[in-house]
Amino acid sequence: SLSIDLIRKLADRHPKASHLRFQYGTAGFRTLGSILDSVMFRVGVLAALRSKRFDGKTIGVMVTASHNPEHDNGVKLVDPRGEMLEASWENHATVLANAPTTDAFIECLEILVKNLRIDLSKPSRVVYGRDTRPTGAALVASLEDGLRAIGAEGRNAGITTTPILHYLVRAINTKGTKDEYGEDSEEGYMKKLSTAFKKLVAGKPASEPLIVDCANGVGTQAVAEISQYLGDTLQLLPYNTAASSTGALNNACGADFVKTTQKLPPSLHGVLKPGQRGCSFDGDADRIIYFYLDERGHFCMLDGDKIAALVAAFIVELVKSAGLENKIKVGIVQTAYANGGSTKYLASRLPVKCVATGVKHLHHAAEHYDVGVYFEANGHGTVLFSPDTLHIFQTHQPSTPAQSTGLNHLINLTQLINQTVGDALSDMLLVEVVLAHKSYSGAEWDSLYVDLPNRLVKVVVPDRSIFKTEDAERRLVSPPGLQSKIDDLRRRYEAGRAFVRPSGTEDVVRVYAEAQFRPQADELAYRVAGLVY
Ligand code: 16G
Ligand code: ZN
Repeated sequence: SLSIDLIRKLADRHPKASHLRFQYGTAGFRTLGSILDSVMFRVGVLAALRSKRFDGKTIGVMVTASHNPEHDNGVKLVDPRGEMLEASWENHATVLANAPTTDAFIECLEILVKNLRIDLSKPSRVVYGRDTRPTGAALVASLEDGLRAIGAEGRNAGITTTPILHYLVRAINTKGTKDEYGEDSEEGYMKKLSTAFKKLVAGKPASEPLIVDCANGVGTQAVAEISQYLGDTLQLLPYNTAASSTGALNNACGADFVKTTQKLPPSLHGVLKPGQRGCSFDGDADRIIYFYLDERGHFCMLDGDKIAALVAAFIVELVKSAGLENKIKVGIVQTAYANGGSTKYLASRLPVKCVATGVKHLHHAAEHYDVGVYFEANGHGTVLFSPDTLHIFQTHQPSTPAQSTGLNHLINLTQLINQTVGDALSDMLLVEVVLAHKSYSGAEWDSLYVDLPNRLVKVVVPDRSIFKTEDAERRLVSPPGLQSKIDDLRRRYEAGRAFVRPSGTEDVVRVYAEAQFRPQADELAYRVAGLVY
């Protein structure tokens, strides 16, 4: 049974402030780092219980607020296969986090244990890590108290990237099975990725050095480590590496800055030369955006949609060259934020599905394809190979040397790609593999299709909960009448498209608009915002 005295003693050290209300949202719990102490303790307890629910399989906990400002922090749970926490448990997390007192918390726990039929005699294992935020260390200590309260075995993965933590969870839980994912250490991850990368680019001329904007975050360390393993197969030039300077994290740099401002980080002015490629990670290294300067020195962005197009086309070619085009179908998953140009390009070649914002929606939809390529425009994404597809790769007998080469490339891709979650480091290597194979420059990659000009606007409203959507967030059903007004506006613009959705991470409503020409895209966005306001 639960050791109520111990739980009470520890819970009393992490009391919940009565005026705060927490919500496990799209990105887990996320708010000011200074107010998360009680939440961390309770998440520790919940993670420990979830592990028992899975017969002692390891659950992951990542302490990060990703691309948010440095003073924010957050926490999310990782399920045994390295995926995001199952949706029903998001509610349990929210309930536990909001119990007003220690007694109420213990009562909630007892109900949960009973309703979910958690066998308390089972072992409990949790692996946890954090990004470089200054509030991280204290929050991890609170989390550890939560693990102690349930008697869970904790493994501290230290300061690491979100995707490495996901990798570790999967590697630990598959150790010694036929689905072994890799060695369960950061070193194992680096070895797995770099080995696959080297095989994939063997014989190709080395590409130009790549500028990597590390967002002054935990990507700094991951980039330095992978460089050791890559040797001279790929030269990385890290920038924005001040991971321990106060105030630097995500400040005027990083993937979110580049995507939302559609600008080069000021720190790279004069560094990035015309024709040269660069990329930006976000603060916890699970998103990546590429860019280059054209010959006139204009900044050009290659976002998640461009990555999806590049990678999907490459995989389709390999499947064909391996002689597997009748057995393996490649599909794409996007969200409403995908540029209309990308959707048009992709949908004329492959099945494309649109789902609601948030990685878990994309991930689950991608699992329905033999090979599912999913990317959010913001640069978060990966490729999933179904178990049947992996089996075909293992058993297929190629009948020509060309088929054999294609097949080997596909197998190496399954090793290069972090299939648990979007991963800036793994995605970067994937992009570099494709560019090396196609001998593409940034401009050639960019010319696969033309992005429609677009604008994203935030609107602060008194109550964002009145905004309800359907059709993968592309249409509003509430407030009544608003959607038809948006439609009336949108029709007046060539290639006009606009939608409104409540943010899942901030107290705002987001308006997205695109059109054939820049001034029209801007105008449409501001007029739709005017309707919402
Ligand atoms: C979170 C999501 C991201 C999504 C973003 C949307 C995960 C791991 N992250 O960062 O996928 O694009 O929220 O934020 O699911 P919004 O709802 O505020 O627009
Ligand atoms: Zn992130």
